[in-house]
Amino acid sequence: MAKQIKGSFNAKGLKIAVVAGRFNEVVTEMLVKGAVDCLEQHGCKSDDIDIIWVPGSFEIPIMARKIVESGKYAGIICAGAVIRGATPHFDYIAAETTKGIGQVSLQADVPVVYGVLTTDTVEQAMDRAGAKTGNKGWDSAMTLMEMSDLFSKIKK
Ligand code: INI
Repeated sequence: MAKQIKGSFNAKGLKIAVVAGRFNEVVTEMLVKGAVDCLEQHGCKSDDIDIIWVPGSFEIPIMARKIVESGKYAGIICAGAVIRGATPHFDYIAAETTKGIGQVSLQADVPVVYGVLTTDTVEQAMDRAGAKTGNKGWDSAMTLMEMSDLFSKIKK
């Protein structure tokens, strides 16, 4: 019988960093709230959650890297909102942010979760930040807990 390894959802005792972009702050505030609510409802103490605000999504990867290097956190949630309507350089910002978070994630020994919305309109972003179709901040917190538990289960 093949052994199945699954992650569980428990944030008790975890120290978590949320890196959030101030650009499109109305949206990212909602993502941060979703993430914090989820972590607290799964046992994380509010004192164990640090929220680090950076100017925009482009700055999220470098800050995530610094946070990994600090060695103080059990996981990082990256929360940003890149909205096509707001900029002609949407594609560049979205691509660099995504690539950067991916690179940090692969080099980190803790989960670095991609909680960045990339949408055509502000309305779509609001919908995905809790107004209609779930909250990507909440979902990111779930991913962090699951991956954190999986990391500890597959550790040597
Ligand atoms: N940053 C975002 O997070 N979302 C955006 O939609 C956005 N737009 O539209 O430009 C954005 N730009 C700022 C960027 O992330 C950097 O902060 C800025 O370029 C300075 O490096």
